[in-house]
Amino acid sequence: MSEPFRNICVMGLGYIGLPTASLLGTKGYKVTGVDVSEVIVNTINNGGIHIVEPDLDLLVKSAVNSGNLKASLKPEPADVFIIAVPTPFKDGHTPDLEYVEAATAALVPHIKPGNLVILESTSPVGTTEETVARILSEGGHDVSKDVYVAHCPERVLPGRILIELVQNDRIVGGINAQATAAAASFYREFVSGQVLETNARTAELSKLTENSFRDVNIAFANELSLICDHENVDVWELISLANRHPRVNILQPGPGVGGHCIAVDPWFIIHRNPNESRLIRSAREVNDSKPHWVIQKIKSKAERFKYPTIACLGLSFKANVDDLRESPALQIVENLISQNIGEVIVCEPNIKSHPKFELWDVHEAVERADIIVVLVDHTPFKNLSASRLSEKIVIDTRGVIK
Ligand code: SAJ
Repeated sequence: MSEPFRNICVMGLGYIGLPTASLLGTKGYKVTGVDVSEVIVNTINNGGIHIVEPDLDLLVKSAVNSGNLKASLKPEPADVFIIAVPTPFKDGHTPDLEYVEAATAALVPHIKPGNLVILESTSPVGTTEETVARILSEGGHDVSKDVYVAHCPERVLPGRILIELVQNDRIVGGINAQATAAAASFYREFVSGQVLETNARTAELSKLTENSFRDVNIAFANELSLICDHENVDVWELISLANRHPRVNILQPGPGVGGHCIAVDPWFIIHRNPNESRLIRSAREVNDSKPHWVIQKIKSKAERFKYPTIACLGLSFKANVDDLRESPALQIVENLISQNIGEVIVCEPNIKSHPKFELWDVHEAVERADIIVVLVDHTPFKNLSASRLSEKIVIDTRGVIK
């Protein structure tokens, strides 16, 4: 590809698309960010944001004010098109590629020879070639030489997105060698980590592998927490002791695994390889069953009361974010409310309001509660000392209370 990459069109302005679009805008690229939501488009064009991520507000404001980032409901011609739309699953854990298909189809009229199309959405093996390249090809584009199609999975950690977007190594895999080279040269312009070249299928599977690795390791910690409960051993102490071994590094148990990545991506492997992925499936099952175990634990403690007040600390899927997607904490709270075993009161310091629950100040909630359930290890909860809670029943799924 001889032309420089100047104009970028980012499809999807969510947790990955918006940080990417605004980062590129502040690096001097002309960026059109496309989203199907008019509310999101208007919010961004007014210099605002619709998600919580450290420093993202400043970055978006600066990119919009400089005139380098504008949001739109429709794509525009560009040198590089980045697809960063959700890839959820449907019933039976079948991957749902509807958003990738719709975003790719929307690009067809705008693509010219020499353009680069990058799929960043986490995707089952084969999606770059069999969905993105196929739709472009059916739309009349020659993906074997005129248009470069590649996968470059996003690997940023919510809460550290802006740092990791620049510093993480990136894996880039094209559907052919020219596409790999074109995509790699684009990322090398703004990534300080290494850009590692491979093919599209390996790039797709590498992302799924990273998240499955984490899922399997969290499942090990969650399984240990059940064993420790049964054996009357403190799982947090056990793990910190075992981790003193130079080759042991156990992760932390919790109320389950949430978020839109780790609880989803392993299914993309399992769906295509059901007979080969027994460990990955078991890990998913262990992690998915943990919220039910926590609910049973709360119910057994609640039995000693007539109608206890149960304070649930945390709703988000992990510490210090506002993201409730696939959150085990939310699942536990909703289940407790539906079973009506007590008065359930909820604290979530990272969100202002919730359509279903009144949100309590942590100190008031703790004061009022008979049973305190720590569901997320948010920083403000770490100041709660065990001595202050000595009269209460505490179920600490995150090992926060010291
Ligand atoms: N969790 C535990 N115990 C742990 C670590 C995590 O219970 O020791 C839980 C968290 O509370 C949360 C879930 O796991 O419910 C996932 O949290 P996370 O912080 O492990 O990961 P995510 O979902 O925020 O981001 C992951 C990251 N992947 C890896 O670390 C391999 C990130 O780099 C990916 O970009 C992201 O998924 C994604 O978008 O795929």
